[in-house]
Amino acid sequence: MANHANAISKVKILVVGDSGVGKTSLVHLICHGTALSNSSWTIGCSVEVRIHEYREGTPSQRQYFVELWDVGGNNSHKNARHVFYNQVHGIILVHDMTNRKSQLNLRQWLSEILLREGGGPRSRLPLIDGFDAEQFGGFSQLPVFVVGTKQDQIAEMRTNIRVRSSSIADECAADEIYVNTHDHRSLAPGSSNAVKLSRFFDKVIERQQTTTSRTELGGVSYMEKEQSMFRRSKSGSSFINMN
Ligand SMILES: Nc1nc2c(ncn2[C@@H]2O[C@H](COP(=O)(O)OP(=O)(O)O)[C@@H](O)[C@H]2O)c(=O)[nH]1
Ligand SMILES: [Mg+2]
Repeated sequence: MANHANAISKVKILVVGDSGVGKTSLVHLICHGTALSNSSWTIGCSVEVRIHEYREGTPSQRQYFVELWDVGGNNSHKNARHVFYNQVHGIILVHDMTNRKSQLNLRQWLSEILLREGGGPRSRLPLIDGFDAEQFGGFSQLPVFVVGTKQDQIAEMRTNIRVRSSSIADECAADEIYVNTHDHRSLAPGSSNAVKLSRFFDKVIERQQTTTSRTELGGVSYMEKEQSMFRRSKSGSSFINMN
């Protein structure tokens, strides 16, 4: 009983966006605080964990494991990806600031997750072209966070691109940050980016707390099924190969 009370709870966050936007680099920066020296193609999905201090600096401060599920953006995995969409507590949408299409595609990514979250018959629904905030009202409590990467390249291009928050961020009332995943200062402790990210993790944990009772009633733990499919890598990350 005492062990149970001391156990660190965990939350599951999906990290999605088009291939090459910088998801793997971002997850590495969030979990290790350093830039990833050479990122390789993500096959299937990889999971990294960050220890987060929930409500840091308050009497209710508590440690949580935040699992970041880096879902490969390759289109050939489209039909298999939904297995990762169960029991999700939050979503990080990633786009490349130099690639407007990747920003527009976030709508598609969100609708893919929201339609398939929970699996079951809904998982066989066809993808819809757009995301309609009204239509997904029931799911909109799922906290969303938007990250624009390659901010350094925008600066190098010396263009007059006006950095506007993504419309999807506005629609979901989500915070959005811009980073250079090659520079650890992008998420330096105490920076506005780090504070926003930490606030997002808090929101995700609150969401998990409100859904825990529902999940327990549900019986089958998809998490357990998913975990049994994993093998541990040397780095401590988990990979599943869907090829
Ligand atoms: N200049 C720059 N390159 C980046 C940034 N983030 C990622 N990249 C590069 O973009 C490529 C794809 O990154 P990766 O993390 O593998 O993208 P993923 O396919 O979304 O996981 C790699 O060569 C990264 O080094 C960034 O913020 N700035
Ligand atoms: Mg990747």
